[in-house]
Amino acid sequence: TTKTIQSALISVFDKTGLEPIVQKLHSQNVTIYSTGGTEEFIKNLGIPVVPVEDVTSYPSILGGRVKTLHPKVFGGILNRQDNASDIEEMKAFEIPQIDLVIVDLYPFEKTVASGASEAEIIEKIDIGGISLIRAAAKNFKDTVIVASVNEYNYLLELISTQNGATNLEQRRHLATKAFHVSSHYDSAIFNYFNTDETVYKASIENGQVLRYGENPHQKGFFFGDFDKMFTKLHGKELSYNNLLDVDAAVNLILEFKENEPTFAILKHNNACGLATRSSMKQAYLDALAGDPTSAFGGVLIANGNIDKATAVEINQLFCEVVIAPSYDEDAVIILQEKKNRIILVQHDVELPAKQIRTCLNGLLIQDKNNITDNKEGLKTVTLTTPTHQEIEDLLFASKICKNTKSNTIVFAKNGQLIASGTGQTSRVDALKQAIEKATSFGFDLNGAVMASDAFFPFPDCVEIAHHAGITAVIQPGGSIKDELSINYCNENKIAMVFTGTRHFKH
Ligand code: 93A
Repeated sequence: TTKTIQSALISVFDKTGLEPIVQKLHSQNVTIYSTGGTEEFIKNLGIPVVPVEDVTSYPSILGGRVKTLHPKVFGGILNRQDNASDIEEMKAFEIPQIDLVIVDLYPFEKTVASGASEAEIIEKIDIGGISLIRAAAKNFKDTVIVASVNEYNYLLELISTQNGATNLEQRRHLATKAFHVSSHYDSAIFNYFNTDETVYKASIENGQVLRYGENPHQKGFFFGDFDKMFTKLHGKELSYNNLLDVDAAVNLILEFKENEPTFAILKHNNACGLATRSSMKQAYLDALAGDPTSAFGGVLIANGNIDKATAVEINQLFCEVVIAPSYDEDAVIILQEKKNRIILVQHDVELPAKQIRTCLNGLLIQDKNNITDNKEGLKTVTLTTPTHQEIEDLLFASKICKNTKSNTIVFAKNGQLIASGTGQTSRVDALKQAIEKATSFGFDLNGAVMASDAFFPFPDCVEIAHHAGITAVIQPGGSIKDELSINYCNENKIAMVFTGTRHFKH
């Protein structure tokens, strides 16, 4: 597999660092072929060089756009030296062997960065050079490719210490470097052309075109296999906002997969009603009771079958989407009465383990929050311990809290979401919103529990909650002022448990 370099084609935009290489090649009697400017440079060093035009019998044409693109050049690079018919054709067409190719491409990226005109940028898309690189790299079994100034030292080392001999491993190494250069070069060209408009065009081809984005003046697309997750039984096309709500609903109800019949109602990606009951109908009614105002136009989701009795109740409500793993036939007939209402059967499919969103000029990627607080993980930090029912409600509230926009405060009682404060800039505001909502819908907060997605920085929250009637609290803990909240709870016989897990959701 050892080959000696006897001929080289050199075509470089930047001539820096080339001199020692041509000197060395010349001292080893290597025949050097070259293009216009490079040929001039080598000639000026007093080193013999064959113009590539002498090989092709063609001048450089179209203002230099076509200078090396010729079968005699590419034949010399691409021929297989162990292939009888290749050898024959080389002779028949008088193609010179080219053992080494050295290229430095037109500086496309630099030209873009310089603020040059589109015409100048286009002219700097190298065609011949990139083809030389690809051809020589493809034929690394026989050809040596140096596609960047960065490889000059490696090449010098080879031709100095081994007298121009290379082995297969070294040529493969250089080919790998060369494909890195060519792929980077083509990506740079793609990125220059790929404006937002073309992203959208590509989206239309690969993604699902939505009627619009979050608002009518925004375009929107969905990438994903919706039909793998759901069977749509009825209703209009899902909108961008529908999809976001469906996503929130699916993630929320996943927390209650093992529970008794559980029904949730969501608006703007947050639960405004949720209840666990012995029948689905009751679960729906008690979810609705949590906030009948917000439920209007909401997304509904059940963790189990929807029967006729439940459907009759749902049918009274104007809602956008109903999701359940299954429906009784007569339930579907009732739900279909509203023409636009979207009815989805949810299949048991795993959701991605990572979450991605754009951020500044890039992306943010994170693991999904897949910790659900459980009994074993709770640490009672107060003298008062929560009752059995309170523990159930604390865990129930915590699951809702985890799936609600921060800052969040969730109130629950006997397996029902009583009220929540969602997406507030202060925890106190979230708490006040929850109290206000609970009161306005006629709930008695005495004996209700409170969940917080993050720790209390001050004891003000437990104090306000206590005055509202809250008797047990679940929170991650971890504030330097935890002790103040604990002391307040102890003085007022409130039970508080720490989970150690924060549940921010933004
Ligand atoms: O315009 S090209 O795409 N057409 C060609 O056939 C061609 N062959 C080599 N550009 C071509 N080159 C490029 O010319 C090389 O990649 C190198 O960047 C440059 C060297 O030109 P010169 O030797 O005239 O300075």
